[in-house]
Amino acid sequence: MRKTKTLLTYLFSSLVLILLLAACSSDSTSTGDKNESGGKKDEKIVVGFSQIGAESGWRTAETESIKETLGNDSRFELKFSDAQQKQENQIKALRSFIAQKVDIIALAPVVESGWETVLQEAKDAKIPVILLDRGIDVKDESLYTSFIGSDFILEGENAAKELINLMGKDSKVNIVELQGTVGASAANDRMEGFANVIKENPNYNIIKSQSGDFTRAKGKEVMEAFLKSDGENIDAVYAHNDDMALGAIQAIEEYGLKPGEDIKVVSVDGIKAIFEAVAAGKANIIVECNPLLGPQLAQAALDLQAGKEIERWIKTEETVFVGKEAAESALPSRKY
Ligand code: GYE
Repeated sequence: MRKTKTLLTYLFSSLVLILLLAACSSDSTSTGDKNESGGKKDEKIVVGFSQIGAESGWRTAETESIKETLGNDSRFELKFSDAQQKQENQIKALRSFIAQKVDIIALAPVVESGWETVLQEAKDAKIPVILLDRGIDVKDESLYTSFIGSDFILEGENAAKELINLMGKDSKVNIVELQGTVGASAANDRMEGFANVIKENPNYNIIKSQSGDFTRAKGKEVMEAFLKSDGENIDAVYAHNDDMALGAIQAIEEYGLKPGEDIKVVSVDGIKAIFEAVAAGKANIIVECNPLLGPQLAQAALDLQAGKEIERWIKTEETVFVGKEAAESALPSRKY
């Protein structure tokens, strides 16, 4: 009896020891063995990406670029989360990434404001945050490491300059504007840049400006309302993205006018469908905004993991296309 008891005690304490060892070793794989930059040696870089949603052709192209680049590279593990246009879902996704101890968070923020608390949580957990395509408005700039994306103010300025070039600075031009999502940096800055240039020319007036939420359906709906109220007075439409411009083109046709002729169409992004519209004479100016950010994100993540400093703003190269010929010749090589 006594012998059995000793044996049982022995077996029990061995079991406790084994369990303790197992717990320690599994803990060390999740937090231990880190190099100086906080990364794990010889392990995949885990990137948690909080995407806004799938409101536009541009965004779908961005999602594909990131999934393709990081998903096909054995150095990365990608955790992808779609927020369906809701900031609260993005905040939840970020908290889940923090709980999972990802190495890097990539965030495409739907709006500019309201990020302090969750980004402070990421900072406290020592997880660098890279902003993708849209910016945020925070007092403490150390809450994110870098922004990869375009200069939206410049895009707005270019849209206005090209419109004035096209229509002539002496013509009297009434413009309606289709804004992107309310509170999004891409909408705020494209509006600001465009207005900066337009207000310099008294012949050019923005007579109506409203959000079409970056979608084709809302762009069409808002353009229909503009046409209803201002009908024959509209000379040009400036859309903050192609999807809204494509919706507007449809609305103009249904109203009985010719888009690209009776009403000039200027838009930002440069997805294939707008190139086709310009080639068909239904739109006029494309201000390019590149969504293929996968390679830049991958490089930034590798650099960070290697302990290198990365640029505060990693800018994308972009251009402008005006008129049928430019669109036709660019079409075959468009990647999105
Ligand atoms: O222009 C638009 C999209 O944030 C730059 O968001 C991006 C914008 C893009 O839905 O199409």
